[in-house]
Amino acid sequence: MKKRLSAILLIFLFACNTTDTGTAGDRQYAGKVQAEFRHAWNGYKTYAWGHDDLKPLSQSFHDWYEEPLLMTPVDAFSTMKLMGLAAEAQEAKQLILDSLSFDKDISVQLFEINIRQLGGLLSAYQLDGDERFLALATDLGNRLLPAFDSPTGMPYRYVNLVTGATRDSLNNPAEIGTLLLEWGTLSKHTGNPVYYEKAKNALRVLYEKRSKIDLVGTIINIESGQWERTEAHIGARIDSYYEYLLKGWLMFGDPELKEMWDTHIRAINRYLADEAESGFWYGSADMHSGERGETYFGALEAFFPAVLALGRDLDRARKLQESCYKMWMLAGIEPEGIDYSTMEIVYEGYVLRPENIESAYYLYHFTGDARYLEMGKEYFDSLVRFCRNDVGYAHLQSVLTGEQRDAMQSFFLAETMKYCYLIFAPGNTVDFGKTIFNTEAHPLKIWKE
Ligand code: DMJ
Repeated sequence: MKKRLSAILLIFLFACNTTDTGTAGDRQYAGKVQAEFRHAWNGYKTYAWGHDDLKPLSQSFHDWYEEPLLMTPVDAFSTMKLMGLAAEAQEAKQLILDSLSFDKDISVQLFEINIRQLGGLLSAYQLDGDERFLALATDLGNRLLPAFDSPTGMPYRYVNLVTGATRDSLNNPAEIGTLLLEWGTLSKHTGNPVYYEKAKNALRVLYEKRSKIDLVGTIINIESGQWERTEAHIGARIDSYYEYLLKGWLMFGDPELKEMWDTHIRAINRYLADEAESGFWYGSADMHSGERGETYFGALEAFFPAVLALGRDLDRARKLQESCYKMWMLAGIEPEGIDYSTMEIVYEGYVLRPENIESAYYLYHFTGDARYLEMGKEYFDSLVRFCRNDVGYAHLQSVLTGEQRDAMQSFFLAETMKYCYLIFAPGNTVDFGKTIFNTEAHPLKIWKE
């Protein structure tokens, strides 16, 4: 078993090597991204070491809960590995292995801890091979398991890491359905099927709650199985449920997941896709009647060109990415949300989100079209122009005024910088035939034969 695992890890590591084949210009940009990643990591090291996140304006730190869980180092580690930053990876690894413990009497949000911590640790294990990463991931998985003890099998939003006490039965498709890549990977590495089964069952129960026109809504009560809010869209609270059906199929080859994805994507394209005057978008509709709702699109929705591209619908992926680019360029950096019927910005903030850049990366990967390389350059340059400060990168209070806000989410180092780097990195840095990124951009091995 051990020998087989080593062989698997070697294959995966080979798939994530950094052998150089890019052009000189691309290499120069990849180097710039590395330097900016280092700048933000150094800020974390100086002002937030041992805590969750850097606060770049006050030069201090923020912890999510009463005790820190090292969100930034765990999230940043896989980026360091892909960028070939050996010294930084070693520092982060040492900190994690010396001081990360889940034996803490705190209630954590299952979704966030899963995508950042469980995903980060499993990816760290696959990239680095140190068994202690797997031990941490297994301990975390076991502490999170009580979240599934509900009448329907769909998880509660919060679970206490020591007592297993759960809370918040009003949940949403994204938080219920964005577990399988990590939990399935944990099952594969430990040989214990329970993690895959729990996550898959939650997905299946949720899928069975879809409407007659094959859409899901925004909020569901996981005890009664009743929908509390019925707006259907591809944005916040739903987004990565769809992403994990497709990626789950690609990672594990479970045909049921493919059927679920196929069913939903047909409905999404029928009821939510919108050929507006301003371009091609995905808006909202009622999950039961299909009646059109808001014409809202935002930074979170910008993940969808990447998913369409991964599902080999390059035509829609390209069209939607053009709209995402328009949204970004409205103010020179991406607003949180717009009304695409008027092209007005309705949410002015920018929280260093990765999705638009992620989609440019996927499109560049699948088409090789230099348009996406240029997009990547504009996106990265505007990040530096608007969000950089002396010690790191800051959220924007408003993309219109450029006023910064005192926060640097860990996904900035896990995702935003990683996707910027990968756009310009050598072509074989990540082998899409062997690797799937979880929704927090942690590369995980594909198990499907
Ligand atoms: C990340 O934590 C993940 O990408 C998640 O799927 C959505 N929100 C943030 C980034 O915007």
